[in-house]
Amino acid sequence: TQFISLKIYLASMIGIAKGLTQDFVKKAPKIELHAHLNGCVRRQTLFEIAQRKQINVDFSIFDLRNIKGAFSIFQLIHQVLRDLSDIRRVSREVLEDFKDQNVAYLELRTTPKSCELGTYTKEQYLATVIDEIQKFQQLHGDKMQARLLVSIDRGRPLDDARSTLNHILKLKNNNLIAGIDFSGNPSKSTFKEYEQLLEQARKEGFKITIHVAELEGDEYLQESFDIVNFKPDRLGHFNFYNQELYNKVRQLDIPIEMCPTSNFYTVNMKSLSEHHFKEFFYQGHTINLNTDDTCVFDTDITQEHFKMIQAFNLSEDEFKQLLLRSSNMIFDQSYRPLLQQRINEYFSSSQK
Ligand code: 6MZ
Repeated sequence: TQFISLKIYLASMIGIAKGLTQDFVKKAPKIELHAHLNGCVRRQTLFEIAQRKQINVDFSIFDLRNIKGAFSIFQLIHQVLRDLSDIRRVSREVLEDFKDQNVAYLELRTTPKSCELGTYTKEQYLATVIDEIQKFQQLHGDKMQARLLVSIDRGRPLDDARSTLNHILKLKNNNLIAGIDFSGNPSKSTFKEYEQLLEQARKEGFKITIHVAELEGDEYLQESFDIVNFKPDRLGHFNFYNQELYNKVRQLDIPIEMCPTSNFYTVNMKSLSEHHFKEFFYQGHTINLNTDDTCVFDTDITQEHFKMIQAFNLSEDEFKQLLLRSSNMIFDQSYRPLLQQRINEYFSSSQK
């Protein structure tokens, strides 16, 4: 056994876990379901735009990779992206970046917002993002399918969420909008304040994913019960829970979007092997791996998979099972057969 663990250790040192190389993981058709548009801006683009507009920003906050730091980074990003042309450019680049990581199906989320300086309205913002996704689909739809999740930010007033919902009700027939996300700073408001609105959205036919249990504490635990009892179509993060809450999620069978690096910093783990992945994956629960915010957490979707493959020493077959399970939780289920076919083909051709 000592020899075997030495072999595993050496393999992980040189980037091979059970024969899985980083290149193999990069080339695999992956599924990204939890990525916030502005949290995924290229750092280089942000620097460039800030410099050109002579916006004086303190980029040292990028060293703060915790949830508090993340929220000050979002503020900075929103402050730099002042024009509709910036939103257009960032949308295009983010889509390209996920395509270059061989993501086969992407659900990108963003909060429709107006610019504080009055350069664009919420409607224009949303139309621009949708337009870029549409263009991308025409050019690269065979390689990567992209959909939009409209975020409701709990850090903004309820009225803002209401106007977002009213707006997207008019776009109900747009099949690029795959659902609604509830996110934002958990310390700013409670889920209960937004529950009715989310219920209304659900009645209108929108699928719903909710950030849950990102932070630890009694008040958040109570809120997590409220969220799970609402029975969203998917949960985001789900870092903290007790046995009762765990049992409930298992029993209701609600898929979980996990974001390893983001969770690592939020939970303050010593190693990714502590990740709650282990309490769900081996039980057969539907989960997937995501980046959350590639800019903030300095990551990409290959890294997120490769790090977990290493942390749990996953085999090629387990990696395949993980991707197939992810395909069961995509909001646009019409694409599932093709997605599964791509995953199966990749793994059978690699088995030579
Ligand atoms: C909660 C998050 C988040 O919408 O401007 N967001 N909300 N927890 C997280 N984990 C760290 N990461 C991102 O993208 C940025 C917005 O996404 C949400 C926050 O509301 C943030 O302002 P958009 O494209």
